[in-house]
Amino acid sequence: MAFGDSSLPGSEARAKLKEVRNRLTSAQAVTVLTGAGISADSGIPTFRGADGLWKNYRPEELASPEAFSRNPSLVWEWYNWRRELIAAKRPNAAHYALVELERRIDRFWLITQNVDGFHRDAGSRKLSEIHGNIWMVRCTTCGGVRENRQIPIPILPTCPDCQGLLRPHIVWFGESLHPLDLDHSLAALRACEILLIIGTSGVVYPAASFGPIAKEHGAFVVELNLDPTPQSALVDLAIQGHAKDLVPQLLSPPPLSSHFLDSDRDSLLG
Ligand code: BJW
Ligand code: ZN
Repeated sequence: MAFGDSSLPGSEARAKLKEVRNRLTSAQAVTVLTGAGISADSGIPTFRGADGLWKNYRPEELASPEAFSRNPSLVWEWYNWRRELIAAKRPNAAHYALVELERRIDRFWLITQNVDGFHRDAGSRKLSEIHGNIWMVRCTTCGGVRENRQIPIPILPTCPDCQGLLRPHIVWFGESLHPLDLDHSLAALRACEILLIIGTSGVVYPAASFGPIAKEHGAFVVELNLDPTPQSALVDLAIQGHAKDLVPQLLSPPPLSSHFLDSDRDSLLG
């Protein structure tokens, strides 16, 4: 890595990363919660970032059963745009590092709020996609759920079984999470020694309560995010940076040479 590389953490972040790495080495139960920030490094816009808008609509105005009843074509247009975007992108180093963590830890569970399917594409298997998956559709009449990877999906799409209107099999505002996903997530949060919270603003419930739940049950909670969040003050360690740089460093430190360069820079800059 080059001198001045912004992917290198400063000395404080480096010390925190080392502490988490040490804890992970001896941990038997680890849970991870991810949000849109982990896929931002793959080129997928976050929900609440500057580029989260689509045609001047905020996600909150489109991701609800009311919005779909009012204007299903508009909502499907939004999903078509996102399906096209996601299909053109790939998981990044952070997604792959979590696959490796799953391999190393006895009792591992990954809870993702993301619907892009990148964790599964990368190879994660012990996971709950608590807000659903953008490649699954559900019939609003017969309830049948199936995979659909058409791009673009014809507007309006209908069910091959009953001709009912299809909707994305995604959890919208005001809708409940699947009880099995919630149960599995809560069990993993209560049982973990370490919870890693990666790239989520921590404002959407119930996921926003997962950090506090794990902490109440004795977990060491670590937040990895580009910016501080409302949860940063509540966690044991908050580390700022890009997920694609930080998450791989939870498994192994960056090459020694880059440390020298970084400390050189630190001492040069005082
Ligand atoms: C980087 C980075 C980089 C950037 N590296 N980091 C209790 C209190 C108040 C309200 C409620 C409550 N319980 C339920 C509610 C209502 C509601 C809710 O939470 N509202 C809040 C907004 C106040 N919740 C619900 O309705 C949920 N249902 C439910 O609880 O049912 C029971 C119930 C219903 C009603 C009342 C009471 C109980 C369902 C929530 C479903 C949310 N679904 C969405 C849309 C899916 C649509 C789709 O994807 O197609 O899921 S909302 C949207 O937000 C999406 C995301 O998964 C979710 C979370 O967003 P996330 O991932 O955190 O993204 P961002 O953009 O917010 O943040 C990105 C972060 O990454 C930032 O922090 C950046 O800094 C960081 N970042 N680049 C690292 N490179
Ligand atoms: Zn049907």
